[in-house]
Amino acid sequence: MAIQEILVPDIGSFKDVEIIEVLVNVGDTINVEDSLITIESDKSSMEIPSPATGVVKEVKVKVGDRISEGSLVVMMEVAEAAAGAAVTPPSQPSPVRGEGAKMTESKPVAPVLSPSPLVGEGLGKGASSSSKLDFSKAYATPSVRKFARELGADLNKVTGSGRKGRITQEDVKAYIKDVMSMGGVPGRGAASGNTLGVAPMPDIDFSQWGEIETVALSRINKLTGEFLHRNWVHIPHVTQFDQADITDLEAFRKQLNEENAKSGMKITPLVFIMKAVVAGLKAYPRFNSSLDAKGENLIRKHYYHVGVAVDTPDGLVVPVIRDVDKKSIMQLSEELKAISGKARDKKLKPADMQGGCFSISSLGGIGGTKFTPIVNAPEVAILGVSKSDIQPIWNGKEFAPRLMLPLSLSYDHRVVDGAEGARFTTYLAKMLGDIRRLLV
Ligand code: CAO
Repeated sequence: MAIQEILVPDIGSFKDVEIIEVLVNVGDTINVEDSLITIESDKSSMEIPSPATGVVKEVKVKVGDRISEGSLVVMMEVAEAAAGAAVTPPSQPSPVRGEGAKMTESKPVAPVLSPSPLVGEGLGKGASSSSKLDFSKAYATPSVRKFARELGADLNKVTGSGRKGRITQEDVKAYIKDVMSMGGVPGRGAASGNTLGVAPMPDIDFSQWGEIETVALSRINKLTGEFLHRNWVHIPHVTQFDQADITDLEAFRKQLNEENAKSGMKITPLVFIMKAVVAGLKAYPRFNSSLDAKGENLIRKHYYHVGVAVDTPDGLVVPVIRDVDKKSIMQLSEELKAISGKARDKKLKPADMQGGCFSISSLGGIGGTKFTPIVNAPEVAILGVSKSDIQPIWNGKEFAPRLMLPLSLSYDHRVVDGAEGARFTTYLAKMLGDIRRLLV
């Protein structure tokens, strides 16, 4: 064994270029052509590959260093036969933007390139779906692209946290973690239009009709969109509308808030709705179930964890409040405040959003009369709540002003029949109309 200096190869007239990524650590075993560092000029990025196989003994550079041809990158232990003078990589550095992109100094690499000839062509029929993914528009190094392909992650859906939005290996890992935590398959995403044989959406240049700007979707937007799309396509939805008379509940809620004014704890209608939902899940257990993967069995749950859709600046998230049946109205109010705060501060962990039995999407604080929420699979139903308002309700003798709460229950029609859907909302309305019944 001998120690070899690995130097920066001929990189054209690139001089004094910044290192934006160091891809190896001391102790790593490196093969010929494995990337060592990524450098970036104001014109383009490229990876410097290793000219030898060996073990990294010392890393002589760090992110932010500036290098030129001949700069020392790493000290590597190589087999005696391979050792000689300091070596520079024999192969061409690899471009970062767009697979198959031509790297030329005079022509900056465009942020968007046409699809790589490597993608789609020359793939055997048996190629996996992940190997067919077109990453040509993703801004990532070849090693990150390779990593994403190996894991079947669709780079187009990964938000880059690196410089200028470059996607790092950590971004790919975070994406995979998110997808897995939401029960998905990386790369296959949700139900893409193709699974239905539907033509893809056209790529339209809107600037032909006026001024435009392009705003990237957040990571949450992309993930939520993917799962909503999957659920919308896979689940036959029906939405049942109803309304609950919450006049008495509202009087009680206001009284509680007055009594607790000093503590600063605010009770909203949502916590009562959570309690009513749990009563409904107990009375109609099909709503507290999930279909198994083959769609042949129902998995019935004997716990009562309720997801609550929270609107955050970055998009919609659904944290789960556990064991709602065992908690008081005050405890639920505290927990709702804490978890929605955590959601808005981007502090939710994947585990905070897992294990829900049923979800509630409340737009009551905003407005609207009814809407059709999308079932949050693998759950089989979701309750949409809109803003309550005073309505004239016939009490048998006269019209009386009552505070009515609109309910919109969407359910998976494979699991829940229409009659059961109507029974569930009727039951909810009964519970909310007289919350003493929640104690019975
Ligand atoms: N009718 C009338 N008023 C209502 C109401 C209803 N159904 N629900 C809540 N309110 C009132 C509250 O009492 C509160 O009033 P005060 O400020 O006077 O006390 C006000 O509206 C604001 O409530 P809130 O929205 O802060 O609290 P919440 O407990 O009702 O909801 C949360 C918490 C996290 C669910 C909510 O803030 C949120 O993010 N909602 C949006 C969810 C969403 O985006 N869903 C769509 C998903 S797509 O299907």
